[in-house]
Amino acid sequence: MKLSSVTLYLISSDLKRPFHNALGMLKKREAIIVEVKDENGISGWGEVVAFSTPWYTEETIFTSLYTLKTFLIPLLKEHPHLNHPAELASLFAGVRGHHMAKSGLEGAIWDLYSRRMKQPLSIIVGGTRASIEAGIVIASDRIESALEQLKEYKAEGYKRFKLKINRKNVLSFLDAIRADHPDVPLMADANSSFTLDDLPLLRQLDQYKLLMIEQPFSYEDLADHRLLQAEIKTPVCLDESITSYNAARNAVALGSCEIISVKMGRMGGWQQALQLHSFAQEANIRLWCGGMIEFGISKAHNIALSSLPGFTLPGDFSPSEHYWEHDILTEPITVKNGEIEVSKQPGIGYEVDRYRLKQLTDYTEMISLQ
Ligand code: OSB
Ligand code: MG
Repeated sequence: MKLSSVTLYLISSDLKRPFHNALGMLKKREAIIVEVKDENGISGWGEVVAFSTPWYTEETIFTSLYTLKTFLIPLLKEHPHLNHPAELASLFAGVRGHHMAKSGLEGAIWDLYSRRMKQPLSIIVGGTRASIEAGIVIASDRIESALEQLKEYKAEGYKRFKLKINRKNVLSFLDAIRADHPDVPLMADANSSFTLDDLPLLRQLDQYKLLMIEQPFSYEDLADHRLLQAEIKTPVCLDESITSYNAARNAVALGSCEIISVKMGRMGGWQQALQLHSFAQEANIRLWCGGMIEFGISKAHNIALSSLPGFTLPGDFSPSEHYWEHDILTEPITVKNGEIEVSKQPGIGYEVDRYRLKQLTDYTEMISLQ
């Protein structure tokens, strides 16, 4: 294929309800939507999931925009002919890090490639599921509202519930939830709020029958996670620490986790996620797809990713209406009885609502690759 242009859309939207976790609070979301066109005018879509501030990764909207415009898109302009999206790994190899920027651009090209092949992206990458299981996140700083949300989501049929906790509220939140819901499939996401000094507290987690504890320690603390996993039965899941396929290999070699939350943006895109998927199947590591409070394009990529056989646990999959008044797709993403159908349409299987995209766009720029 020959790529002809890249259009960047910096968009923003208020969240329907504030999102609290151990790292901070979010009321408004910005993202960069990437549209790549080929010589026939076919568009592929990607989404840069960096946040406005570096609270979750070093990257931000601004660093991503800069990296795309200054380094990644000029590389594409030098090499606009591609046989396969996998060729992007070597093309971008000279740009260290900036995974979210790379992932947004790479994702658009995977979507474009599969639209040209007239095949669903899920099939192109080896997906085997017709539908995927949806879990949902409870991100409140008040236990009353967390309990209310859990009740509502349980009635809607979600397959697992991820509770945002921190070292101060963990026991009171889990006590309250387990008192009312002794058997719901529950996990806790600490977003790095513990340190090894908290081992006595973390040892108490086994009593709550959690599916896993997600990222208790800081992202670089692989050795500390290994010590914890050796001491508790609750599986340790890594999120922030899995910055690439290689980071995952190191974590697994150390024994730092039994489960991995896969986020394509954090890892640098499809290629990295697919390598991790093959490795995890051999190494017996369970995978699920993590959310980034994203818009529909990123979610659609995540649905395709979760159709792979190694994704054996429900991911963060709320419907479009959960965070957004209007998503940027012509057909919103919907969850029925805790499941999402994997689209059989070409590419990511959803179309972008250009009118809605324009409404949310604060800044846009088209860069010709000719
Ligand atoms: O730690 O998983 C996380 C959202 C933003 C930043 C980090 C995380 C999250 C989530 C996913 O928990 C929320 C969602 O997309 O539904
Ligand atoms: Mg997490």
